[in-house]
Amino acid sequence: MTKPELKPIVVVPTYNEAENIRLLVTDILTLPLSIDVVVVDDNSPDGTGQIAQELAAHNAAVHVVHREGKLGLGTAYVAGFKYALARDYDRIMTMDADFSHHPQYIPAMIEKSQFEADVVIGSRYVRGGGTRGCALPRKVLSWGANAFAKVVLGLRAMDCTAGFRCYRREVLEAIELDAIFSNGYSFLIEMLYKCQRQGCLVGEVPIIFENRRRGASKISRREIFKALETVLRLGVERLFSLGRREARGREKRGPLNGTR
Ligand SMILES: Nc1nc2c(ncn2[C@@H]2O[C@H](COP(=O)(O)OP(=O)(O)OP(=O)(O)O)[C@@H](O)[C@H]2O)c(=O)[nH]1
Ligand SMILES: [Mg+2]
Repeated sequence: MTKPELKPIVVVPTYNEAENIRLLVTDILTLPLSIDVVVVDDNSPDGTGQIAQELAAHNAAVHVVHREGKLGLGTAYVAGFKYALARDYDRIMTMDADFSHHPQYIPAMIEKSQFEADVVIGSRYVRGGGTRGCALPRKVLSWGANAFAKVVLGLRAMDCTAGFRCYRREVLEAIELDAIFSNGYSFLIEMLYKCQRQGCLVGEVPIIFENRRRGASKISRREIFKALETVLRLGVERLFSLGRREARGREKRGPLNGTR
């Protein structure tokens, strides 16, 4: 079980999740560990922000960041990270509000972050993980996006697009959050790429990802194309940095080293 001194917080970005948010926050708060929640709401027209505010009024473990409009998933994560980093949380998690990421996996993810990993992913693609209720096109999209990101960016995790994560505080402190260029869903790929570049140890805990039962999806075709663009852009950056590193390596060894 989690050591009592750990202080985790879960960042839950929301846009029109009125049917889910109360249930989700209640489930998180009834876990057998002490954990806070920060809901980052983009002025959802369905009143999600007000519901979160009510929950916060009755429970000191619940916090809300209100933003003025739909500013995108990536910047919502960053707003949550900054909220947590400005306070003394030492594990910062992210999860969707729609129960695709079930709170039951949170303790195992935090546990794994204690000694085995700097970043822990709630993963569909490791032994014991999977999906439930997802249509074939959605599965193909997820699988394809993962395979593409892994090949182009050399990512070692099995589930690179999952939004269910647990970061050690130091990981987020080491990343220049404002320099992340992708918003939306590709943010997750860029974050993982940056974590791997920092030399972070990435661990995965198997989860069963359930398709959302309530509320509407926000993923659009435009987001998919933007994710593709993000991977390619990072891939180019990676090629250049690999080239630079190779050149630096030659400098260090000296151009004639190895021939003597
Ligand atoms: N604050 C904020 N939250 C967002 C935004 N877009 C999506 N979200 C939230 O991010 C999480 C993931 O979005 P989903 O619509 O579930 O996307 P998805 O899981 O890829 O798609 P589905 O499987 O169809 O649900 C949910 O909690 C959304 O409410 C946004 O622009 N701002
Ligand atoms: Mg979802």
